[in-house]
Amino acid sequence: SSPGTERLFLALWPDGAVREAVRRAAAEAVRAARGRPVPPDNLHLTLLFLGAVPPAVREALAARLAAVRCAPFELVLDRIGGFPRSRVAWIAPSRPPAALHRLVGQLRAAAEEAGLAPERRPFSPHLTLVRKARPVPAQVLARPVRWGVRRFWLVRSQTLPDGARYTPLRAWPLAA
Ligand code: 3AM
Repeated sequence: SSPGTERLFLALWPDGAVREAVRRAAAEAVRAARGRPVPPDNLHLTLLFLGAVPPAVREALAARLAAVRCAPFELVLDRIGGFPRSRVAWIAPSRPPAALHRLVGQLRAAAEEAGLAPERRPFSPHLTLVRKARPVPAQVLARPVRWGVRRFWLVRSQTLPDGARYTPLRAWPLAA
């Protein structure tokens, strides 16, 4: 890959208050899952995984992302569960708003217009809590975490000996 190429993805990034609320809501499930808990600073909801992005493509992408139009929305994180095959435990909204799916559709179009070929796997919104997790029983939260989403982020993913490091690089506001 050319110099300056980075592994990037687009994500929603919770602020400290939401991270703390997730930590409390999920503490029991995280213990039960054993495995490797995602450090609080790494918590995110992946919107679109982009893979290796050269600098020129990143510039083109940034221009497209600035043109995305989507009203802010609220996510109600009310479900804890797992993907047994990938061995992760997650927290997720059981009824994601239509605006979230519209946003991802626009991001996919922006990525394609910038010359990327993002994966076509169906979007399944979640925040990974634990990797290498044991199966956790599905759980509906009596007190869901409410997350007012106002922006989306371009994030760098680096693989380090002690796990992945995610660095939010740049945000664009959600505005209709
Ligand atoms: O947001 P989560 O933790 O579910 O598994 C990776 C992580 O998912 C996923 O993108 C998120 C940020 O790294 N990911 C990694 N490689 C991927 C790929 N080739 C991928 N998703 C799709 N295709």
